[in-house]
Amino acid sequence: MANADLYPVSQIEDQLLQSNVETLIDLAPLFYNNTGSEITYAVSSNTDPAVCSISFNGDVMSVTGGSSIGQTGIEITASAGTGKATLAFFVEVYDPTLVETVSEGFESGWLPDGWTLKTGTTGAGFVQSANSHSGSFSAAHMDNTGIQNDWLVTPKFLVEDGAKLVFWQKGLYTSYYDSHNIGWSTDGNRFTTLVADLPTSDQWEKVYIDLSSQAGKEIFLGFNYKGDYADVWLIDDVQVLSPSTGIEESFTADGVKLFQNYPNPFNPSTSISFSLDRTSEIRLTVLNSKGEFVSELYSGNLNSGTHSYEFNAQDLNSGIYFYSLEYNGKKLVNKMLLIK
Ligand SMILES: [Ca+2]
Repeated sequence: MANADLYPVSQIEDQLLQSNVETLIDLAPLFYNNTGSEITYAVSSNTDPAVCSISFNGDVMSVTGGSSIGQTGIEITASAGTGKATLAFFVEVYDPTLVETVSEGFESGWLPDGWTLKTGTTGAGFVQSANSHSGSFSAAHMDNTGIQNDWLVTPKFLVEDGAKLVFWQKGLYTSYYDSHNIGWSTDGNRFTTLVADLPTSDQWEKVYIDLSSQAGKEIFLGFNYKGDYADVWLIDDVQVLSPSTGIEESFTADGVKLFQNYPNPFNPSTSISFSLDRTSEIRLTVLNSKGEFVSELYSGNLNSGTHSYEFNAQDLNSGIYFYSLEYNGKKLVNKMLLIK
C-alpha cells in the first residue's frame, strides 16, 4: 500500500558480484521517510538464496555472493511506523575460478566439433543462425512445418560436483505450440529430461541449470525442441562451468614449504616461492586446471633456503592453474588464478 510518509526515491542498481564477495549499499538515500520513526529493513523475496545472501546493519545492506553462481531477484521491504515501501533488484553472481568444461559460441562451422544433431519427424532441425547473442552466429531451431522433435547435443563431458550449464536463449513467435527442453544422456541417444518446458522470451536471456544431480557421470546434454508449426529457439554461448578437478592442494611437508604465489590473481606474471630445509633435487612445474603439463620452471639441485621463480602466462587463457613442487619422490601442489 502506498504511504505518503515513506516511499522510495531511487532504485537499487542491479549487482554483478563475485562469488563469496560482499558489497555494501547505503539504503538511507533511497527512501523518503517522514514517519518520525527509523526505518527497519527486511528481505521480502529472494528467488535463489544460494546465489546471494542479504543482511542489514542499520541503513547499510550487505549483499554477499553465494557459493552458487546464477541470478536471483531480491525484494526488500522498508518499514517505519505504519509505512511500508519496497525496492527490487537483481543480483548475478559469477565465479572466476570455475573451469569451462564445455564452451561453444557457434562461430565456426556447423556443427561445432564434437556436437551432434538428432532430427525428428520433419523440419529443418537445428541450424547455424545469424541472429546471435555474441559474435556473428548462434544455434537455432528454425520455423518450419510439421511435427518436430529435434536434439542439439553437446560433446560428452564429466560432470564435476557443483557444475552448471549456462547459456543464452531467445524465442521468436512463441505463441505457437512448442516446448524447449534440456535432457541428459550417457550414450548420446536415449535422453532423460533434466528441465522441461523452459520459458523463452523475445529478448536474449541467460539461463543457469544446475547439473549436480548428474555429478560424477560422463554425459551428453541435449537441447530438445518439440513443436508442430512452430517458433524459433535461439541458443548461444553455451558453457558448462565446473569447479576445478580434484588435484589435492598441499603446502608443507618434511620441512619443505610451497608458498602462495604472488601476486594472485595475476596477469600475466607471478612469482612462485618455496623453501627447502636441505639440498634437494626438485622440479617445479605449472599445470592447467585439468592437471595437464603447461610449463617447467626449474629442474635440478638446489641448496637449502628460499627460492623464487617467475611464471609468465602471456600466451595462456584466464583460469585456474596449479604449480607443483616435486622433491624426493613427493609432491606439493598449490593453486593460482590467471585473470586477463
Ligand atoms: Ca555466437
